[in-house]
Amino acid sequence: MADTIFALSSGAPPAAIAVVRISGPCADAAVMRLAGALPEARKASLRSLQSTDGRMLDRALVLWFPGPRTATGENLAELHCHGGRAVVSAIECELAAMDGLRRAEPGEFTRRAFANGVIDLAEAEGLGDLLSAETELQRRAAQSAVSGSLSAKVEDWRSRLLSLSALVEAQLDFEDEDDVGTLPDMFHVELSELLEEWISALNAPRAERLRDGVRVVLAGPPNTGKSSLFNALLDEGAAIVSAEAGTTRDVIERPVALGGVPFVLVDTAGLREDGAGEIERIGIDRARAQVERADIVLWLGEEGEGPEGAIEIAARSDIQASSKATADYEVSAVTGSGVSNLIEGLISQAKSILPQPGEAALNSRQSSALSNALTAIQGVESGDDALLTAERMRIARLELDRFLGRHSTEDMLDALFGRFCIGK
Ligand SMILES: Nc1nc2c(ncn2[C@@H]2O[C@H](COP(=O)(O)OP(=O)(O)OP(=O)(O)O)[C@@H](O)[C@H]2O)c(=O)[nH]1
Ligand SMILES: [Mg+2]
Repeated sequence: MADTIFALSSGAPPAAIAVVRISGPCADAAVMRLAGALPEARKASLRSLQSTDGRMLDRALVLWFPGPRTATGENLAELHCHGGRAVVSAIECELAAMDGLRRAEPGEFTRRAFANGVIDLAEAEGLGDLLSAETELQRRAAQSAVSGSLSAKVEDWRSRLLSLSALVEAQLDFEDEDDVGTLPDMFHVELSELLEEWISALNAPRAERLRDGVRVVLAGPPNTGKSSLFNALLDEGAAIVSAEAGTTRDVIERPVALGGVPFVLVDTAGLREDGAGEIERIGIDRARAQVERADIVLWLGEEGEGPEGAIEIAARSDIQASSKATADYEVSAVTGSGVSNLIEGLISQAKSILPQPGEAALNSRQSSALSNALTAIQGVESGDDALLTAERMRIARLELDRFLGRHSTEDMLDALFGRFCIGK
């Protein structure tokens, strides 16, 4: 029999209210021990919680959800108690002392939900992203995965693939009778429709892009105002600014949400060939590596000397007329002029490289499963041997199952659920 687990599922105390969750076969016994009796199912009931030796622990709202129609698929209880440290700790100690109960590991409630088929893997991954979402765009994408729209799409692909597999199997039966069956035209039409949908899903921006933020690297020769503009975009004095060339030596990164879009702003050492000391040269190498990794480069050097596709910035517009014939933005870090225009430009460019708002994007695990499925059926040709086609279809089906977590390994599940917090 599975252990019954418990954990503080709300934030760290002290807080106004703390929610302790208990899940597993002994959850009902635990509630009866603490509250005297099981309250009515799915109704909040105010109860006194008592220790086994009769001490009053707290007055709390108790919720009782009998399994299997619960968030974990098991018997589940929630105690909404006062959020003081000592209150929570007294209740946790009482639970820990009960037979069959133990503290939950990180993500263990969600892992049980997955094990009991309450959610599939794509929904669990969406939930992980929702909990770590810090910007509006991240929240909307994660919400869409949690709500199951991504899973529904994959289920639809899977059932279409199954119907097509059935046609191939039927042809195989024919062949047994020494009669060479051919696959109907609609088989190839529908298969290529599936292929197109998969290719477009694989070409869409990845979920990790949204999680990690769009990397905007400020680059250019020394003393061109990179650090000043970095600070102006962040609205804080994160980087040292000085009239000395070669002030910035190392890479400075700051995550920032601009207009609900996650960015990572990166300030770098000024690029120059001569005159740089050993430390600065290391900084310059790092700056070049950052430019390579960038999604967007803001170029503060001479026009056309930056990397391809860089945004041309004419900096220090308050004191110097732009030497650039066609600067994309003229900005002054000192007066702030042009900075909000630049931010708007960054937001609109970022949106084009991020998943669309509200659309669940594939993460790298999901896209590897889908691209394996694609490879398997891309090879299906009209004149192919039915046995070979059937095998290709079977591999594609297995990969879609992997996408949904129907064939997931323990290691992968450990890695996924380990990034959840305790109590989730
Ligand atoms: N008036 C004015 N001065 C600026 C502006 N931006 C930067 N400066 C000045 O230009 C000098 C260099 O600015 P930094 O931001 O340190 O330049 P940097 O490109 O980061 O320089 P390195 O780190 O050495 O590569 C400093 O004296 C700043 O005060 C601006 O918009 N207007
Ligand atoms: Mg600098």
